[in-house]
Amino acid sequence: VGSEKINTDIITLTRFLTEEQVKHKEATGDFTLLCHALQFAFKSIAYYIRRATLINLTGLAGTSNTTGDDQKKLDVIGNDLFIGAMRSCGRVRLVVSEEEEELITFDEYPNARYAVACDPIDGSSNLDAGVSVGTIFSIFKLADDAKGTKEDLLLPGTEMVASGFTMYGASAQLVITMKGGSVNGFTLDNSFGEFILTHPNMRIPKKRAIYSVNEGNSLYWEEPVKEYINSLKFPQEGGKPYSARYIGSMVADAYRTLLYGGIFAYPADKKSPKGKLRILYECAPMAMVFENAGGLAVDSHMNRMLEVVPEHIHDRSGIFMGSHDEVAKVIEVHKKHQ
Ligand code: AHM
Ligand code: MG
Repeated sequence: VGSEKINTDIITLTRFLTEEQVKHKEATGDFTLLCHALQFAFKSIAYYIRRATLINLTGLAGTSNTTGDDQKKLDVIGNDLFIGAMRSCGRVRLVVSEEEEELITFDEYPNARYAVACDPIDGSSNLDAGVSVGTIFSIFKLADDAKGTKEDLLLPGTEMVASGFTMYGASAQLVITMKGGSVNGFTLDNSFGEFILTHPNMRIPKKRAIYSVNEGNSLYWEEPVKEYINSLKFPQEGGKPYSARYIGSMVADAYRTLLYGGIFAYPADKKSPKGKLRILYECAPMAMVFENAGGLAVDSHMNRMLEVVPEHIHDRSGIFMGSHDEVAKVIEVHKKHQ
């Protein structure tokens, strides 16, 4: 290998965070420390997922979470790793996790200024088959008069300071964005043990003929959703039908959509009138990534996803997100039906 081909000016996540902090003169370093703890959580979750089959971590833990889903052993480990990292960084006051019914408060850090919502291992029904899963997170800065209760977190996504996800796939891919900023993608280099900036300033293609939805729910869909999906499958004369891609792990479906373009949908329907995915740690953080990458994200009422306010910490919403032009079509069909 010619030495001229080796990149010796590698941007690690650590370096990236340091450079971001320098750009913000008012920064205290708290957010940077929190992100260091986050990246440790991702690395350790990635490690256990990789080794799961070898060290007897597949299968159920024998418990169920907030919504009655059976918890996998890895759900429990992922949750504990994530919460442990957030607690130990000393900069987080509150954590909401999909795996914990109640808000978690770190009373040992009453002055910590951040709150984090997460789904530690999203898509865990795919785990034992070795299919990609991921961690989704959103970070909020607490108001000065925050009381350290659930109400502090019943905020629209527009209040997030940062959000993103890590996909544990062929490699671990971290995608992170900050308020009003660009979207950056990092790949975990296992030999360095570092996330390396491999996808700077990610931009979602403006359109692409790929749709991603669980069609097994089509019996329960509302009219506009049926009409919209049908228009993709049975285009007007001369048009080419869309390709279908559905992994059933939101993080993996979202990551592909971000890179290739298209649309991902989990609409509210007659069976789940509020939708399936959770606002605080699934819909809102993804919406911020998609908007900051030039795409769009709306709920089933065609409201901007980032403006939806959860009524409780585990509240759900329908979601359509993806390329600008694809989401625009969804909105157009729904408008017709109003
Ligand atoms: P989970 O948080 O219990 O893993 O559920 C969320 C997952 C998403 O990753 C995915 O988009 C969706 O549920 C798939 O649901 P379905 O099996 O109904 O298609
Ligand atoms: Mg989930």
